[in-house]
Amino acid sequence: MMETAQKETKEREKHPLQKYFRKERFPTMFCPGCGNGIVMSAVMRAIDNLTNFNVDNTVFVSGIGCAGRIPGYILADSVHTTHGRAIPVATGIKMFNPDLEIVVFGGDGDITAIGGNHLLHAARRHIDLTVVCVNNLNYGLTGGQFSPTTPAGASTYTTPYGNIEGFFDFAELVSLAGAAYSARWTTNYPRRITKSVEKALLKKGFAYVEVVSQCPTSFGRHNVSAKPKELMEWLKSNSIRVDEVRDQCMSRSDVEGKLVIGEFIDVELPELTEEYKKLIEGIKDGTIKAKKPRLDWLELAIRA
Ligand SMILES: Cc1ncc(C[n+]2csc(CCOP(=O)(O)OP(=O)(O)O)c2C)c(N)n1
Ligand code: SF4
Ligand SMILES: [Mg+2]
Repeated sequence: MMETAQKETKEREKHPLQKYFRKERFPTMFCPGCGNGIVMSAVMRAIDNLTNFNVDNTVFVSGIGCAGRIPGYILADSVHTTHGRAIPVATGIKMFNPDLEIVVFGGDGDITAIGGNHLLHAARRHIDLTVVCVNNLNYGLTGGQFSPTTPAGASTYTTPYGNIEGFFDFAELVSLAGAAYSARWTTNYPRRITKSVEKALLKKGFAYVEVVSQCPTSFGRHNVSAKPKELMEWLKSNSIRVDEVRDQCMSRSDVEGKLVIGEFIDVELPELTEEYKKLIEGIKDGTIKAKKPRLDWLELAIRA
């Protein structure tokens, strides 16, 4: 019995991802069966797969929420900021030192509710950040209030009669706002998450990876099931591929109640910190001059 336990401990220590985590901080604060562990490992596996990726040159940034606690378990530089402000802090770090890799972790509340505007503007600015949004369909940490991603009809602490509001599809929204890469998976697809995070990390520009994740304690208990397995089965059976949705020209009402998963966009665009560097160099060497305002615009501005 003793031998088996020792063997199991040794096996665990040999795990290839062990080196990325702060062992002294385990076990995590996550509830049993929470999807955060799946996301955390899938992201670190992506980092491990990218042989040229240097975790020591990476800053993990998060706001407040259960998902926001993930960087605290990673053995690397990290900043735990205030609720909704991970992206502005990440933007500041990247602008100050563009050589750093920045990974933002956050929940649907943190990234898409209080931080929603920051998310859209970071996509528009097209700054080189990788944002991993753990969408557990509610505010998990604070007891399960509804969020902008809570499905219609869902019961939460703040929607006891069922959610009557519409939801934001942020994987689609960030693609329209200017992101270079956007994907959504559920925790049923750890390999897909890893592949998407690899692409996001390599992408020069704004990249968004959303993972719809089970929160058995809050969302699950009030809706599908408090059992993580049943909740994951529900996520899987309610998913539909974005390619199928696009090929068949399905409308929003056609996919009502479904989780659209897959890659939403994957393009190359000029990146903000590189454009900024070019601008500064051009101003310094005199090749870029300030544009004189056109008179008709100036007149209009004066009259206004
Ligand atoms: C400015 C501010 N407003 C509200 C809160 C309370 N608060 C902390 S976490 C949170 C929501 C967490 O939900 P989410 O971001 O989805 O993360 P999860 O816990 O679900 O992973 C809220 C409302 C806060 N800390 N700061
Ligand atoms: S409340 Fe939900 S999201 Fe938070 S740790 Fe528990 S299961 Fe995970
Ligand atoms: Mg959440």
